[in-house]
Amino acid sequence: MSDLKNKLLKDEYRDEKDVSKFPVLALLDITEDEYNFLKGLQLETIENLANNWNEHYDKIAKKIPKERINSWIAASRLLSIEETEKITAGAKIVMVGIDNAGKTSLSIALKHRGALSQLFQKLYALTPTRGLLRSKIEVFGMDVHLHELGGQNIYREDYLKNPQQYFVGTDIILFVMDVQDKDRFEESFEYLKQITNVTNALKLKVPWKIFFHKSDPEYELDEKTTEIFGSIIDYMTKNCSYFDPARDLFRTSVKIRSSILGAFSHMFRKISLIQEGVDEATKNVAEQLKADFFGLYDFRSNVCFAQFALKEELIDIAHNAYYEAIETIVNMREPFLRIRRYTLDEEVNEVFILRDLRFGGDRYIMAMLTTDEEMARNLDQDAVQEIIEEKLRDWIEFRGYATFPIE
Ligand SMILES: Nc1nc2c(ncn2[C@@H]2O[C@H](COP(=O)(O)OP(=O)(O)OP(=O)(O)O)[C@@H](O)[C@H]2O)c(=O)[nH]1
Ligand SMILES: [Mg+2]
Repeated sequence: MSDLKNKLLKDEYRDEKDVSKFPVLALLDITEDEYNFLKGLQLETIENLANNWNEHYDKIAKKIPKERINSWIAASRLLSIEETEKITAGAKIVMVGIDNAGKTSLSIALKHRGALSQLFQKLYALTPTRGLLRSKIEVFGMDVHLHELGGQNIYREDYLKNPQQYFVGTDIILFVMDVQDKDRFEESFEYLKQITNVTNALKLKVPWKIFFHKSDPEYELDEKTTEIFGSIIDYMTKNCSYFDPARDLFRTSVKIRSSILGAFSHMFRKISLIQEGVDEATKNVAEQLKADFFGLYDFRSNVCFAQFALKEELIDIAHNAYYEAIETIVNMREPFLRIRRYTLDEEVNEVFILRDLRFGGDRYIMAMLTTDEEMARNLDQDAVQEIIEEKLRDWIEFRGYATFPIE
């Protein structure tokens, strides 16, 4: 209890009881002015903010940067959850795109643990999804409900006619487009426009993500393709207030496993309002372990929730190494440790370490890359577990996940 209070509250409030009745001013990084502003919106206490932020989010966002608001909301939710022991519900992601775009393949590829050849066999046997297909993936205790909308023409009509049935309560809309199917670019783009029109008409302020899927390693984009990408980006930027190409576009392929893991992990980190805290804590862990990359993966979904990378390019290397390593683990129920060496350029050797971790009854997989061979060789596993627990446990156990504001 006190741990969380130490992290989130100003000194003078740390010893008090009944946190949820505290004024939001008690939160570590909130100023008097900001507090008065929230008070004016009837968001005076931690409890008010935790429960009613949704209603006023837009108004607050006009004055205060979203990162700040999100961190306050997350903090107040964490503190209230801790008091009431209520864990929040989950998130909902709707996947759309025309038939054969690769929606079902994406959700299968993310979770697949075996060899790549086995994955391809599974994907080869796929048949078109008939209407709405629900599945659930667990991401660090958060239930993410994945709703795939089968993209064949006969089903699309219904989504467009009854959009409220499919899109209300959605945290993310994920549009999947097959970059290799040039003959159907127009059709795909048209469908994207139709969906944005109906969701905009419903005044849903849902963040969009676009996957330019089947961006296989050997596949080269031609001029026509880059042109249509450009038009899609322009269109989305103009028509969807939450769309930012720098953040919301991904090139994915089932042949590059890191691309899918990376894209989903990025998305899930974004929908948790505690990202800032997790990032900070993860960086601390990496520093203590002298790791150039540190990632904590969910044992069930493979999603990497806590991630730190000294260099951007290490992320893909680590994600790929992660899949490669878990492929060889026959019995996932038993504890495991995998160490292998990667030569990046001529000179740099990165040692990849993968092991399972348990805390709070749940299971995670830790991966790290380090150039410190000495450290890797003498890795004290208990000490590693301790460092991770100390820094990350609160964030993971009190997952104050929240959803984006939805109307
Ligand atoms: N080359 C390549 N093929 C892929 C990739 N991902 C999926 N595919 C293939 O694309 C085909 C269609 O995939 P699905 O996942 O069934 O497509 P879908 O979007 O779910 O289609 P509907 O359910 O009809 O809406 C399958 O034959 C996959 O093998 C990829 O990254 N690269
Ligand atoms: Mg499908």
